[in-house]
Amino acid sequence: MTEPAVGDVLGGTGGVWQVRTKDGMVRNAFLRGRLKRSTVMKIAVGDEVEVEQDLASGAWAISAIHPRKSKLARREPGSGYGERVVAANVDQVVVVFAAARPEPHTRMLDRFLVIAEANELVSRVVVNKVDLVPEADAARTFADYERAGYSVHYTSTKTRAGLDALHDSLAGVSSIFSGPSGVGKSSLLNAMFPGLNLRIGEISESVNKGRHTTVGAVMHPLPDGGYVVDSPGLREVGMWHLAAGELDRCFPEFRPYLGDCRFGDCSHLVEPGCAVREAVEAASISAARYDSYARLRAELEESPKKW
Ligand SMILES: Nc1nc2c(ncn2[C@@H]2O[C@H](COP(=O)(O)OP(=O)(O)OP(=O)(O)O)[C@@H](O)[C@H]2O)c(=O)[nH]1
Ligand SMILES: [Mg+2]
Ligand SMILES: [Zn+2]
Repeated sequence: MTEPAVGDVLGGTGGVWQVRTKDGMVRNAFLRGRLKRSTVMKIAVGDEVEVEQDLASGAWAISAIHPRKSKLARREPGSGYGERVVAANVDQVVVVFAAARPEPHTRMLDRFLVIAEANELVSRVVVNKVDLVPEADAARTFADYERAGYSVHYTSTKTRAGLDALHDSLAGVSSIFSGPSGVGKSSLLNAMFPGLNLRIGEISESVNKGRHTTVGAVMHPLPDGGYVVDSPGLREVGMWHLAAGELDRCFPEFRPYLGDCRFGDCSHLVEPGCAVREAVEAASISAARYDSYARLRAELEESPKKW
């Protein structure tokens, strides 16, 4: 065995993981038996690992997984149990929606953002395909997100609008592109980083409707440092296993009001003296965002038995 080398997991299928070691080489590595049987930690894209080469066979093995600095996890779809780590050690989530084709469903956007917040990750919102609608329409649909404090990028891979600013926001950090299928995640990455050559125009889930079990995220090193993870589009976003009482903090624009409700454990749904609802009435918080909160809260209260 060689001395262990540290590397980052770029992707993997069927037990073989692509690990990029510090020298820039990508090794195909198997998981050591001991780690394979471990139920404590399953490897994910973005994990930092140690690899060793067997000098006789030339085969590489992953001998250790380093603790994660962060992770983006969501509920294992369909099963109801357990979480799936989509990517480890990411610095930010780039939630991509389209201005049209497919029509943007902001309630779904709220789910994506809540999952990122629940994982304590910074998000930015990308509104792609702005070439398809009048600028003012896109701005109106996504104004709530700018007001909530998110960075919102309006982009088009056809006109190249917004691509430079988005490109700059990815430099030197690790980002995951997330969002529904067909919104242009891979197209955006190709337009900004032509060397990536990602496949586009595919509906990743056509074989496995409504589920998302086999197709994994892949992480790409960026030319000027940093990584970007292209993940397959999601049709259904399983809520992260979040306690109902923690949902309010996942709406950044609610946070200034959270200490001001009459009851410390206010659900912000029915209680008198609720500072959040007062802010909604005063139009300081968007009614649509609040409505998403109320729906997600109901969903979380129905499901705790599942966890
Ligand atoms: N009009 C327009 N079409 C775009 C734009 N960006 C991407 N598209 C088209 O949208 C379709 C889907 O693009 P993809 O990049 O494959 O979308 P994706 O989000 O990666 O989809 P999944 O991999 O299935 O999650 C393709 O036909 C692209 O050509 C854009 O800015 N404007
Ligand atoms: Mg794609
Ligand atoms: Zn309240």
